[in-house]
Amino acid sequence: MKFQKFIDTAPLYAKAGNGGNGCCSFRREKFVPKGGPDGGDGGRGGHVILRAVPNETSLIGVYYAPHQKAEHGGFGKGKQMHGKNGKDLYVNVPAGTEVHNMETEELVTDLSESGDEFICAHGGKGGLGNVHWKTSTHQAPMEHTDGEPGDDIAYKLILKLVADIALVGFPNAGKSSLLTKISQAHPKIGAYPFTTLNPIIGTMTFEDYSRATVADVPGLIDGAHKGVGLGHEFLRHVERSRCLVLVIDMAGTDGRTPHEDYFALLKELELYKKDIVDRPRLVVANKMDEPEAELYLEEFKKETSLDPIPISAEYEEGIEEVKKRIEQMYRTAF
Ligand SMILES: Nc1nc2c(ncn2[C@@H]2O[C@H](COP(=O)(O)OP(=O)(O)O)[C@@H](O)[C@H]2O)c(=O)[nH]1
Ligand SMILES: [Mg+2]
Repeated sequence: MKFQKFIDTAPLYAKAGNGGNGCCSFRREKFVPKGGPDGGDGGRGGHVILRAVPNETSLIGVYYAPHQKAEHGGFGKGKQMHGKNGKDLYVNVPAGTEVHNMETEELVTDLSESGDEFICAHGGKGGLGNVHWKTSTHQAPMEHTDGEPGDDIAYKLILKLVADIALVGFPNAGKSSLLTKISQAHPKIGAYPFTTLNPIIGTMTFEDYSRATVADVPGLIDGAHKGVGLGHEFLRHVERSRCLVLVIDMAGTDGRTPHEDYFALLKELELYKKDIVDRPRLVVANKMDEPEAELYLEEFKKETSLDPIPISAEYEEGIEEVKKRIEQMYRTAF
């Protein structure tokens, strides 16, 4: 299967507008052969402004349009008319975007909250019109200045992830149980699903000692994409993970049918943000120690045409296989 790569870094070449030139002009009036200077100033060039917005979830927009250029300032005109300021250009990014200097890689700023803004390229100042040079002894000044060039700066944007891998499933599917078995984290097992909005992050260590972070996200429920039961908060964590592990309760403990759980999860994810379902994902069939699980698994395979990894998080069965498959998935996601 080929997955679309989740775009979490992007170069940005921000070019602010140049300032407009100042004007050299003289008043022309009836019966006044040589009027005084009246050249106006140039307008300021437009800024390029990064803005964190809630409906943006990846850097894909910037990735496909890395060159962002704001408008130049207008030239000053006669009659002391000021040139028009160049329009500021807003570039929308998701909250959690870090702005780094392209060359030094140094962190410049962090747009952590929706609504945060950062002027990443300042527009050039407008030039001065000749009206500024008028003195009692200098009645017809020709001096005026050009607008200053706008900033031209290259950045590297990085979207901070909550985790490399997110465990996703209905409440009680066994996400927290699985996390304790594949990482060093100790989330509460059987905890009330809405006690915390914050994901528990565990670290998985692979055989070559490289590591990946795994987030245990509170349970996803029907209608989560509409914000039911704090659903949006959970999905926000999921969307900032690189790949997903869907954990299915294969014993139907809470009276639901496992394959329907699977389709419901996918639907919630898709309704919330289409690109989440394009991310690499694994399906884990948990609670295989329960007597009903075998039959449900057969039905699940038929209905979904998938071959989920059968495990029992409680009895530590199939854990090595899950870890292996997570590692494979993680490596394809880079
Ligand atoms: N029989 C059985 N029960 C499990 C298994 N994994 C988890 N559970 C139980 O299912 C309940 C919910 O587990 P938890 O890990 O908290 O699920 P979460 O809500 O998805 O984080 C707890 O009572 C666990 O003991 C399993 O593999 N087999
Ligand atoms: Mg849990």
